Amino acid sequence: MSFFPDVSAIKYEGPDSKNPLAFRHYNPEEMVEGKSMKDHLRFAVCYWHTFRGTGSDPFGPGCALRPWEDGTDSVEMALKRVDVAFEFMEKLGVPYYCFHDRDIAPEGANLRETNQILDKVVAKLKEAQKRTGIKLLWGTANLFSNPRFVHGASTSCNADVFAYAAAQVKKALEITQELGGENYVFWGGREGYMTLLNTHLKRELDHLGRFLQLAVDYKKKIGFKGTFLIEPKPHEPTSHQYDFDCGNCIAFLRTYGLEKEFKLNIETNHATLAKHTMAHELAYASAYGMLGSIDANRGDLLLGWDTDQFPTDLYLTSQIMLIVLNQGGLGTGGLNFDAKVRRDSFEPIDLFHAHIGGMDAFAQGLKIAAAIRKDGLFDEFIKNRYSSWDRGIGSEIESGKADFESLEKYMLEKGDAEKNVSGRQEYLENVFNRYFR
Ligand code: XUL
Ligand code: CO
Repeated sequence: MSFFPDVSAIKYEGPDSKNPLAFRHYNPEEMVEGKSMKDHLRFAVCYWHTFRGTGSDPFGPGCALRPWEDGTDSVEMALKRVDVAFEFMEKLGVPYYCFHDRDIAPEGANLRETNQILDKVVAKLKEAQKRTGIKLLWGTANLFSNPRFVHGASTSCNADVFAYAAAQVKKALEITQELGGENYVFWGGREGYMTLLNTHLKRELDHLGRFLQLAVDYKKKIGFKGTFLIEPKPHEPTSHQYDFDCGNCIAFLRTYGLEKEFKLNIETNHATLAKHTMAHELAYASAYGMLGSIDANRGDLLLGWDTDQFPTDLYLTSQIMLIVLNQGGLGTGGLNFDAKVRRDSFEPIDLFHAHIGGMDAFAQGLKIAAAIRKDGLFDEFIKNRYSSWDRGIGSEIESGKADFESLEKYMLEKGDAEKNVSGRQEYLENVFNRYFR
């Protein structure tokens, strides 16, 4: 039985193709800088938006047409959805997927029953992975939808909720390992606060640090080889999310001695909500060796919330791929489309258009980034811009030979600093635009 009977496997047809159900740039085996596009981009489909999204918003219920759904959250429906998901992903030709525990299986009457239901679905996912060769990029736990998490999970004022969250993450780690997951993600959910009038901020932060340490301990105990990733987000659902942005997360991890155990999963819409560009967040994390994976989407810059749209902006995808290539790839990470079709794109075929567009935008971004690197014009410009640090007083400062007294002596003798030269931003922006034909 087919759930997408009108769609066959999506093929690469080249830039001139007008076929909306074909790739114009994503050609999985094409080599770029000696590596296949497939291995550079490591695309993943996310289970939550793509197979659980209904299009509901604060003004109305879901209106997405999903003919395979029977309107229940039953175990049978969860099992059937695995077939839907794998047919979709196989036709799209995507190598990975990602999920939260609660996307793939409904909850039972208590934790024990919930875990048993989860195991049933995991067994079916494992079979589907084996049959199709599609792999798990990362798993995670949903510690925010159930009303028990109203005050947060590890940062809840209710110690029992911390314990529940620990049990849930323990299980989520086990199933991620069982399915060969290459990473495990911690997104803060409701870890944050709305008002200081009811919040012990320091105690909550200490609890978050303790929680992550316990997760690291358990990871080592079971020998889970994947990478642990934290996904920063500044606001939503709380006013003050504890994992605000990359700078904040790195400082937090260092404070609690966890910086060697985690990398970051950086999402475009979260970067822009923090009033950063995605390029800034990626460059910042990469500079500290902390860029692990990417949630590929975009926000609506006119709206102040997380719209999770599919990425189509080539300027954005080429900037992203430039930073990824410059750091030698994403390692175990990948590009996960944490993105949803708009409410008014309610037909199943829209799921294909959305992912094809996102994959093509990143494939084109990859080619543009490789061309930029081949010419090396920006590297050369930056190298020259900082050349005063490669000699004389600059190298004395960098190597630690200079102190305030020697610097004063140097400057008293010289009288004034060398003349500055222009930063040439407009010229450089024009050069960047040359690569978009
Ligand atoms: C929420 C978000 C999540 C994480 C996984 O804004 O991005 O879907 O990616 O929990
Ligand atoms: Co995300």
